[in-house]
Amino acid sequence: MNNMIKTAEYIISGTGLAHFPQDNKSEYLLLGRSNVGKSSLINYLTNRKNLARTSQNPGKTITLNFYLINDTYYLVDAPGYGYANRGKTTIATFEAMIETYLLGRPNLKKVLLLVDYKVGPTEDDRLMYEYLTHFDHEIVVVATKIDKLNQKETASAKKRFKEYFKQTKVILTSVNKKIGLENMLEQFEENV
Ligand SMILES: Nc1nc2c(ncn2[C@@H]2O[C@H](COP(=O)(O)OP(=O)(O)OP(=O)(O)O)[C@@H](O)[C@H]2O)c(=O)[nH]1
Ligand SMILES: [Mg+2]
Repeated sequence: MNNMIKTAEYIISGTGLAHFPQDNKSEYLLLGRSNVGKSSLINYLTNRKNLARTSQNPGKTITLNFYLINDTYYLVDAPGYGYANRGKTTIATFEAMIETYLLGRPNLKKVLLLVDYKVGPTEDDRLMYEYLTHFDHEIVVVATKIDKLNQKETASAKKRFKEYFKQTKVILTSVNKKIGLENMLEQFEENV
């Protein structure tokens, strides 16, 4: 398979531009609600069980986490949004961090917006999507956990996503059923 991930290494976590890797490698940001499956997807793509930390309980960490892939590009795992129990200060910090990153990081090549196929796009997802369209970055929607839907739910999700995301590319994935690997890896350019 093309673009196969051979090496994956956690490099650094940080909240501001000064903390991020000081190189020119391409970066792909994974954004999405808490619990949508961002960290699980990184583990699936890299074929590693615990490279990115996953949990049933949304974490409180508010850093961007950089994973170096094949020594050529980074996958950047973001904290989840839409977690009601987070305090106002935490939410403000998250928003400032993401905005700084979106505006001030030329390394960023694409934003992958993860949306739960069963319940999405939620109000939070819609707000985030609208927000992202104000930047120049390419957006790809990644539908997650497609294994959880029956046939009828799949048909309705397909329609919902098509109607809302219109011409934006949508990639269907399931970590549990190992669906979407090839389509995901196609998104990442190895050459800087
Ligand atoms: N059924 C199913 N469950 C999944 C899938 N992907 C992830 N999960 C589960 O969803 C839960 C949350 O996954 P995480 O990867 O931790 O989600 P996250 O988006 O990183 O969450 P935060 O870091 O809190 O923002 C875990 O219990 C995973 O096992 C999937 O494809 N199918
Ligand atoms: Mg996570």
